[in-house]
Amino acid sequence: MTTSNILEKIKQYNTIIIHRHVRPDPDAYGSQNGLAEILKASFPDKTIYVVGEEEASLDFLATMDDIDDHTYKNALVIVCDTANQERISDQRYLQGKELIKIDHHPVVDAYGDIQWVEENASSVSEMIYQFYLEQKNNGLQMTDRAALLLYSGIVADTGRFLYPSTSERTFQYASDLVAYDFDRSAIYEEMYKTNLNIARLKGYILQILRFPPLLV
Ligand SMILES: [Mn+2]
Repeated sequence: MTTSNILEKIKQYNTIIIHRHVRPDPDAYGSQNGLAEILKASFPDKTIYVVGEEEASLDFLATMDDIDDHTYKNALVIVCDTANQERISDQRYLQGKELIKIDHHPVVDAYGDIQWVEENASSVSEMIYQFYLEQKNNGLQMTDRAALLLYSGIVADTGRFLYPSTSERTFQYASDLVAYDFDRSAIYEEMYKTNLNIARLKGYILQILRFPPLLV
């Protein structure tokens, strides 16, 4: 499996519907919508949809499309960041003509006509940028909005570049992405908002913490 196989498949379809996992996080939204933005910019004649349940805290990244069942007829379905089929948000993913899986989790469910899985990738957002880099000479176009989405996914899935999955390649891609025009501070502000109840719980735990721990 190479990124060329995926691009070839995309070129064969007029309608492409992109899914991701339930209870979405910024990598799910970032990879799904980053890919959608790249495909919209690269192929203005194709119709690209993003679907799945909405998550209000991620509205700053994207909003989903509301599509009819018949839209799936003759459509290519791409699923991002989802290891197993039960976790795919919107089970209509089965109604497309062909299915592509793009993921970075260990393979527990080998679904899809084409599967591109990179367990060493920090995030699927990183993989989507790799897809762009490898295929930019074959027609793929990057946009500021796609850069914002992919960067957000990378930042979230690497725990702000702390987790061991953060590689040299992750930093190279992040470096490329910040050269596009988007407001990093605004993203961080949205991504790291704390729910008041969670903040209170953390405060409570810190107040009762003792060293060494109190055994009662
Ligand atoms: Mn992920």
